[in-house]
Amino acid sequence: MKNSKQAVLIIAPVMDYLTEKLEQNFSVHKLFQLTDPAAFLAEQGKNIKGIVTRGDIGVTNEVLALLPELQIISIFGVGTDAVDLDMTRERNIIVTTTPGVLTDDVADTALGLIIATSRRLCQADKFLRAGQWPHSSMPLSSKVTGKRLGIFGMGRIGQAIARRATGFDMQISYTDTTHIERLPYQYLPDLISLAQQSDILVVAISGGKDSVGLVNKAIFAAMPNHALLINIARGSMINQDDLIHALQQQEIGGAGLDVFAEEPNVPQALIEMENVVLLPHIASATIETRIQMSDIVFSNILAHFSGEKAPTAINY
Ligand code: 8YV
Repeated sequence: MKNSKQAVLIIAPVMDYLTEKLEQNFSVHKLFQLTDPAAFLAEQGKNIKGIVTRGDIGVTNEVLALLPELQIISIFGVGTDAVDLDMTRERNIIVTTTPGVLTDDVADTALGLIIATSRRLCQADKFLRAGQWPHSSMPLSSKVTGKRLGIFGMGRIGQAIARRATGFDMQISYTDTTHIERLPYQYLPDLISLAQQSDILVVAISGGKDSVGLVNKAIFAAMPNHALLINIARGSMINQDDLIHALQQQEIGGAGLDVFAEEPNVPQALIEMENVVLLPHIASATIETRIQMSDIVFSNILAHFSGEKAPTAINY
């Protein structure tokens, strides 16, 4: 099979580096640039054999329905929650992700959020730039070293966060569907128990319909009043209204968030709070990592259309 003329549809913008590599090897269409995507899909959908999309964007079932010959979806990211895996399994569509290469960046961002939120670094930066230093002083913040860290989800990213937190002498506990015996951290059987005994609770589970809204008012009620919530996973796992309420009622002490329920929309209530740090989903956004992610996305598409097995296809 000649791979050069296979038609690949890019759903949302990815790095130019990846787009260029794809364009050199395939016939590339960019859904996000089309003035009439519906007309394009109705006319050309039957020719599309591959999709490239981002973890946060995925692809809708409406689009999938117009691509009867689709063979592979190569996701730029590790999250598969924005793709209907029941549908792709039924249609024997291969789905690939970019595992491993973004773990360090996401874990680094989690630690960054912990420190920034606890020590109020963004607020302090704003204070200095506003010329307030000569006239007053910042309120005292909260120590990071030695805190009780609860990690919800002990996969690759959860473990990388735990390794970093060890350097801050934190007492680490976690919950997950399984107890990983080889890890030197305290395992707790459920999220409520973890919430009760965490000064900082980090959400690091993988997304999907089973995890929607798991972090809700019951969890916030269980957390100590001074505790911080950190989310580098998916906005859908947190009930955002419950979070805003818990912050307003001072049921919890603050939050550091890289992900939101309806990106890129962030509720005004969060924007107005001083005890939250808000990032525009940048945890994996370093040049080094995004190049590695691009290479994996490309190698999956190339391998598949060269008649080989896509190297990082997920197991259904
Ligand atoms: C990316 C992600 O930010 O891995 C994921 O699932 O959400 C992130 O790494 C995203 O896929 C790129 O926009």
